[in-house]
Amino acid sequence: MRAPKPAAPSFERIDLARRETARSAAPAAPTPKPAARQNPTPLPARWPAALDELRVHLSAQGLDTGLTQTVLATCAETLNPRAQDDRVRVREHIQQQLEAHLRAWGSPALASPARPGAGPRVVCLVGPSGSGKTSMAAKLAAHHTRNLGLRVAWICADTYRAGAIAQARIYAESLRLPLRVAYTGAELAQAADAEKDSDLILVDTPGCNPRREASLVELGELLTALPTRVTYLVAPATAKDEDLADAVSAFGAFDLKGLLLTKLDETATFGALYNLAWRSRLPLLFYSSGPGVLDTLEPASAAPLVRALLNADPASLEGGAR
Ligand SMILES: Nc1nc2c(ncn2[C@@H]2O[C@H](COP(=O)(O)OP(=O)(O)O)[C@@H](O)[C@H]2O)c(=O)[nH]1
Ligand SMILES: [Mg+2]
Repeated sequence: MRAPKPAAPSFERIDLARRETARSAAPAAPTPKPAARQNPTPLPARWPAALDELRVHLSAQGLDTGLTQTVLATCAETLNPRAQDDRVRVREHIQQQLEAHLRAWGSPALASPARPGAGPRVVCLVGPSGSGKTSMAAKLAAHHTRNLGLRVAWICADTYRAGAIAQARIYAESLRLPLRVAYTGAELAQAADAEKDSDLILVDTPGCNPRREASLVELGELLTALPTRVTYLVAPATAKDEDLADAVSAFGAFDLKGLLLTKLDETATFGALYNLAWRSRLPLLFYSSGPGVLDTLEPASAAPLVRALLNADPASLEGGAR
């Protein structure tokens, strides 16, 4: 099957400057409309049974309504009537389409050993409180030291939450990583400079409420001290669709380069995560499926997420991109 052209996502990332402009200018910029097919084929009054089963399933999973209609209509257009009644064919077709829609955003490496002399990659993890940033930092550190042989340093910039520094110390000691604590942007820049001989510097940031401007400004003050940083959003599978949309919209101010998805073991509903990746156009980097540091991190790709969505089962994430 030819990969279908990705449908237009239904919201765009915005930055703080645009938020400010949108607030002060009247009228406010209109919210982009939900995804719609360019020349939509009229939807049938009744779908064939196999397609209708999938429509009900994708709706229960919370997949974007416009995207659901797009993939079903594409299926109805491309499969002959007999194939449309074949549950296996229909499922395969939808799986391939949904994978293709995400693959359009690519899947870059978070850090690779092939950057001699380029200095360390400075990776900042941002996200709402409890989204799994610190655990993700530990998992990324373990993966990049043990599997890729990189020299990793950890900077704890979460000096707000009680116990955050102690938690960072425990992880850093058990993974044998140098740990630095930064209370201000200036200290963050100094800490990164002091670790310039490492390959990868992981910066764990304080939990930030995407609905509170002051919280975002504080985080912004920290992050601007690291002009060469690469920033990823840590987003939990357990969050609601609207919460994830708010998060990507607010944290988009920090020039997000990708998504680190957590807590995929704690849900059987994956529409919101899929919508997040599709609407934000951000590449998927890693999946976390458990609270432990070892054996719970997988390099992310579209196929396992779509399988989990179609099976309503996190166990379907296993087996990678096959
Ligand atoms: N089940 C499960 N728990 C997780 C996962 N990632 C993090 N957690 C747990 O979620 C809680 C919050 O994680 P933490 O890393 O402290 O979040 P932070 O506030 O964003 O730094 C902790 O109890 C973690 O053990 C995951 O992928 N699966
Ligand atoms: Mg934390």
